[in-house]
Amino acid sequence: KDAIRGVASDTPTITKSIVNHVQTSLARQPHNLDDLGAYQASALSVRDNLIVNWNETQLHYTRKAPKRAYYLSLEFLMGRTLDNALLNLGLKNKYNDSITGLGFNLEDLIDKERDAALGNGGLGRLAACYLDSSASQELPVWGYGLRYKYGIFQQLIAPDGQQLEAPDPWLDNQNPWELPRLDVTYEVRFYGHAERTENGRAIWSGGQEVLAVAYDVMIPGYDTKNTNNLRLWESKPKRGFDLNSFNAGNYEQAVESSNSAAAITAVLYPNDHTTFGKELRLKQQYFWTAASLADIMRRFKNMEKPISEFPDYVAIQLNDTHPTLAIPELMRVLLDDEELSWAEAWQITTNTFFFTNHTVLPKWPIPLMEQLLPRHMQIIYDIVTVEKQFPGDRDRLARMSIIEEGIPKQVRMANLACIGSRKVNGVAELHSELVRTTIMKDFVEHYGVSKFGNVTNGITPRRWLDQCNPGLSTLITESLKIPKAAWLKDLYKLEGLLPFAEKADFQKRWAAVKLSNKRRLAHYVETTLGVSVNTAAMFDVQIKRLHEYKRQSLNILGVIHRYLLLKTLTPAQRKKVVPKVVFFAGKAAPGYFIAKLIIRLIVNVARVLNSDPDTKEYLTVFFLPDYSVSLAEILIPASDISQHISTAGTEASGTSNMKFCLNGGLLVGTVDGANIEIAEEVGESNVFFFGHLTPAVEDLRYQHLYHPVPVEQKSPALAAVLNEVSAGRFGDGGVYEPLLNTIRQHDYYLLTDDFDSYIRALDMVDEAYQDRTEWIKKSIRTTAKMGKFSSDRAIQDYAQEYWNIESTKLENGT
Ligand code: DL6
Repeated sequence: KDAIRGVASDTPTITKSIVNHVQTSLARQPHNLDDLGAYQASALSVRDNLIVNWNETQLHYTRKAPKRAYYLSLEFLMGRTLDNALLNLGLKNKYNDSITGLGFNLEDLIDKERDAALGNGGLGRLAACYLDSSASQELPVWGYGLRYKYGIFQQLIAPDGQQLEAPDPWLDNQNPWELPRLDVTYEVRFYGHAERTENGRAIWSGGQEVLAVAYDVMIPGYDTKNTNNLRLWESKPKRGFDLNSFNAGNYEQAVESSNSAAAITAVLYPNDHTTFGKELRLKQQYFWTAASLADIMRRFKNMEKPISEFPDYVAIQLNDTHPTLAIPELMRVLLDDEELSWAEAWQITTNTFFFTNHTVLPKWPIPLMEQLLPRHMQIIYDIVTVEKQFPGDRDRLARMSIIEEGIPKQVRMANLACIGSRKVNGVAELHSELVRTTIMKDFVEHYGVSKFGNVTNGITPRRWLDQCNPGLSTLITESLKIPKAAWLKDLYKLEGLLPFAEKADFQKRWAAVKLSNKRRLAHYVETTLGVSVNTAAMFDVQIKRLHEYKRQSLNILGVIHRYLLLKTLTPAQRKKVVPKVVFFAGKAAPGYFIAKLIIRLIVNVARVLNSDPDTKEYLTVFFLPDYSVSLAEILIPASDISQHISTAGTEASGTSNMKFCLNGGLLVGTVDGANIEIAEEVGESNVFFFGHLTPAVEDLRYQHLYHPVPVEQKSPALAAVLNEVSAGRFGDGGVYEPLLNTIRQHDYYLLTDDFDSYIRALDMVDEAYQDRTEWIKKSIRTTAKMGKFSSDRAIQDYAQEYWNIESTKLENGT
């Protein structure tokens, strides 16, 4: 059965619905329509289907009144929706027929959609995968986030290799995937003063009030009618245009409050350490948590249950520390509005929240908090004094405190999140162990280890295989001889591919799919950069945020090493080398100087290598600008090998590693994050590991500081590479000195320690690649063993071990 159900599920009805939207919603003529118009009308038609399912699902949840979970994330990196919605609804073929009949090409229309890029990277994309999995498993889960007018900046690369940033006005062409809910609004207060009354309560008044307006984004499950909701908040002034000021001739003042309210959800912050301490960022965090909690509380109250049962019906997941203010906010609501005692309020709060740590541990200066959120600061101080249960020495008390002494004093959001939550988790085994043994060690000793769990991240196989790699998806379905939905909903079924690894015919088809994906990427590069790509070469890909700890620098220095070596070979010797195309993509936070310098180096190395007649047949490099979810969907299926080479102990999990392996790409990586669990699943012989292990990292850093050894002694190969860069082989060497100095001096990220073993690992990759049959077998086995990394498994872990929620399936006709 192709269509699950909906208002337009057969080809003639779909055609009618699209044409109807062209004429009415867009007010255009069908015979005079461009691809953008055709995309918009098709999207509106698909949206109609989603709305029907969404409405029924919400009604069903209200009637059944199950416990619900809410995923609070400041980032949702959704990418495009049309293709995904069509696949989840099971209507892609029928829409394809209609759209072809109307004289358009569905793939061209899909390409017209702008990415919804409301996130920086892994954390935001994880949130999007979790929404897909929750809906697909019919779990009553809603996401809450912010509707940024501008998503992550657009990245431009100047001819000299510098990253430039331009705004991302993603809503300019209208967004067919959202429903404005102008009737769902909440007032959110900032500043003012809080006057304590009795029993730990207070009255918070004065200051500035803004409105939070809801926009709903429908999240269709795969192969089910269940359609969940992502509610995004937009900020609006409570009192809009000030007519009195305008009449008095002061236009600036007349629009001032509008502008300052609108600024709250104007732009996504690039995740950059320099952003901490920004008042607007703190405002975003409170605005979003306050509106979301008010909405959750209203829904709970409609159930007419005693407030003490709140945690029986509500679980709130804090995606990193960004939503931590939800903890004092719920306390404020329970104390000041619901008039509960401190003990009752604390009992409810600490049974409602769950906290996932994803690495960074931000702090907020108390003077800023006191000014912006005076009542919350009182509550935080009360938590510190009333809930001061931590025995032990003064040092330990200081480490565990929510307040960090210093000038100014700061609020430690991770400690607050830990103290106020029922459970805490990391995102891969190694990371969760590091959470337990380092940053949260004292808390583990106090609360017991059972409060500190692990949920290894996952990815949705719908987008990250079926949608981005249709050729492979078809091959898998045909070979497993089960319906596509069966393995897409139970990814462990991919193990059924293992016997095929030995079959020559299947190997050939597997290789053909890879080649066609490489051609698709080559076509993209040709049309965007205007250069051709050798698809017979090995495709080596590193795509992620630019960061020193992710070590794109190690990769590009390795490329230079390979280049220098190639230059020493005779033409006959070169012919024996595995030809390789190295792809990079990723954005650097605008204020992150060294990360931007790494991009500049990559671009300039590419410029030299790609025009060197001696070597370009064997080694080329591309930096693809403006990395996005949609670009990842082209890059990942085309990769032979991908790089996940963070300094051990620094990458909490990584999720692109899972996407590459699911698409039959192999990994070269450090023993870090989820690489470790991937190797456990696919077998170490299918992963190319290198580098020092986590326990060695601290000692090495200590040695760098107190017993430094020159690079020349540690790694002559790396020293030679650094010297070439300094000498100006890739443009003015002086430009790169700050980057090179980070390596020559303290080398915090251990490039000097890991370079030689990295090069050896790449040599082993070359060697393995030369035996093509063996390589294809590795590739098939890798895909076959990726069942664990479905986000369906991860979401089930959360649903069962943390939230205690159950599937609430919308049956046909319910
Ligand atoms: O858990 C999702 C993702 C991990 O896979 C990455 O390893 C980790 O770096 C990332 N963390 C963040 C932290 N951001 N902030 N703010 O993005 O989370």
